[in-house]
Amino acid sequence: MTQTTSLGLTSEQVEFFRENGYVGPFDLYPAEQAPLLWNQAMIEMVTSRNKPHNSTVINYDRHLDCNTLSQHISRPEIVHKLRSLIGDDILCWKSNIFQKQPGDAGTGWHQVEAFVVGETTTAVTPSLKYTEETSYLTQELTVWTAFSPASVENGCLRFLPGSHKKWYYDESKPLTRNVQSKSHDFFGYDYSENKLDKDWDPNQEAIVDMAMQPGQFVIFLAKTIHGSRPNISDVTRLGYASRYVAPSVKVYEDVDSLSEFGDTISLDYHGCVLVSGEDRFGHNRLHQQNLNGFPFRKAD
Ligand SMILES: O=C(O)CCC(=O)C(=O)O
Repeated sequence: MTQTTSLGLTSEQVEFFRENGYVGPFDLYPAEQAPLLWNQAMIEMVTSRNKPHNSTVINYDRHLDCNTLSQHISRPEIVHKLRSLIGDDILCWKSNIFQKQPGDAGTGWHQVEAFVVGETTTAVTPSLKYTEETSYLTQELTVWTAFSPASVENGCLRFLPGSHKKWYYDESKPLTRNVQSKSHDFFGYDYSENKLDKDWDPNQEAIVDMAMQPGQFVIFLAKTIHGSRPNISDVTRLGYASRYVAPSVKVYEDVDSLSEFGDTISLDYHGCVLVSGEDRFGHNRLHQQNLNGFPFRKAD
């Protein structure tokens, strides 16, 4: 291991993750700096001449053209903790912006592993194909960083601890888009359609609200049932999810485009970013630099 051990997870934190499917929150940026960093990222996104795609509703992968986010994904405070769970070799394969305005609904409960979500044309094809068994705890992780306060009032993330041990949803079933449906809002879809047992609902007493300060992050398995609270405050909640896999995982094999939220983007731009270690598999296209020519750096 090349890591500075103080930035990695303690054995207690690893054990907590094994049992619960998430761990955190952890400090990354000072609370007063985080919104300023996001403002900088916004300026870069708005003025970018090298956008990965032209969609205004699909906000994926801006770490590929926004230098601030290109640096964010391999911050040692993040990567050293990921190494404790996934091993030394790590690719960042995707990122999403999760902005929740005052009055917006909560994100409905969901549970995924292969990221088969979206509209019918590509829905039967997983984004991720797992090709190997691993001796590590996982091959897939999400890091959700708060760039604003993320409180119980303005829509913090929520987890159902331990739910990664069992499937409660069938992620391989295509979802129907219904922009009117606000009861189980999953970005215009109703993810509860995919419950294996239609009568099952999360035990309210077991739910954990992940309130976070600006600049903090939490690590979780996408298979841990998660969602978020509605924003009943007058403060926008801003989260940025960066998603990681081990290099043995095949990303977007046989997927050339994504159709989601009523829009379609070509994945011609797509590549993974090696944020730690080596890629000994060569399954995935790697970007050495972002679309502006800014070099990606692995965490030390
Ligand atoms: O930010 C949210 O409301 C949902 C985030 C989420 O589902 C994810 O990061 O996978």
